[in-house]
Amino acid sequence: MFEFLDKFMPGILESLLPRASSYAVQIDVLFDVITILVGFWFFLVLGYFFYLIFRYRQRDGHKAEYISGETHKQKQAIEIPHYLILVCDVAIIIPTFLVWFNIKIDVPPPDEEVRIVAQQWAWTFYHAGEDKVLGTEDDIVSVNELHIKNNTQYSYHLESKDVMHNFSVPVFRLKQDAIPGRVISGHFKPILEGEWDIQCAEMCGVAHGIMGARIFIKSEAEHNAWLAANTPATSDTGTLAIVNQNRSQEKKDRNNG
Ligand SMILES: [Cu+2]
Repeated sequence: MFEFLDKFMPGILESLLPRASSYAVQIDVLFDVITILVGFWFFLVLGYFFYLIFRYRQRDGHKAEYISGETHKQKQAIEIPHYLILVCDVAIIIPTFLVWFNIKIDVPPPDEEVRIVAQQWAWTFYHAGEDKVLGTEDDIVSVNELHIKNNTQYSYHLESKDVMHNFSVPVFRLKQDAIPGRVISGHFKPILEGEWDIQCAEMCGVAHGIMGARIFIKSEAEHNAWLAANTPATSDTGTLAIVNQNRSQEKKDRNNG
């Protein structure tokens, strides 16, 4: 349904940022619906307001009048816009419930899992290794880099070590608070390969503004190659060192290519 509605929408967010998750289209449609309805009333009311200020400005020979709003005509002037705005409220609430249900309640079973730990001021990502199970020896741990496979349903488990943070992936249209003492689970399914931003969206201290990370969405073959190259059992220099080495190698390859 949202894919259909999207055809008639201006795509305000998409003009600024691509959509890289399966549910991004739903958030975008909702954003457009709210922006159009609220924007329409905002400019209409503002225009009418300035018209009234001009029309009934102080002039010689005109006395100020006290209006109590009790005549039928005056009541109509209040009630008609009131009911029209209620209709718009319903037009916003219905898709809002649908989107909430689709994203938060109707959670698809995951193909892969990832654990995300926020702290002042970095992100640590635990990728399940080849056994696809988190918390085992072949987990790949990386700092400020999340590596995932395109077209795969992920379940994430978000934690915080210290204060409140917020795991925000703008291309996914995903924002989730991380709260100390709690493990918050959610899901996403990447649909667009590339390298995108992750940011902290909750004021978490002096270095909050630079608490960014990158998300790498790769094809299955590329992702498996990354997994094979970074699985701890195959290295004796430690996972983080290997991940960083790979990053600089990737950068070199990009510069050469
Ligand atoms: Cu922060």
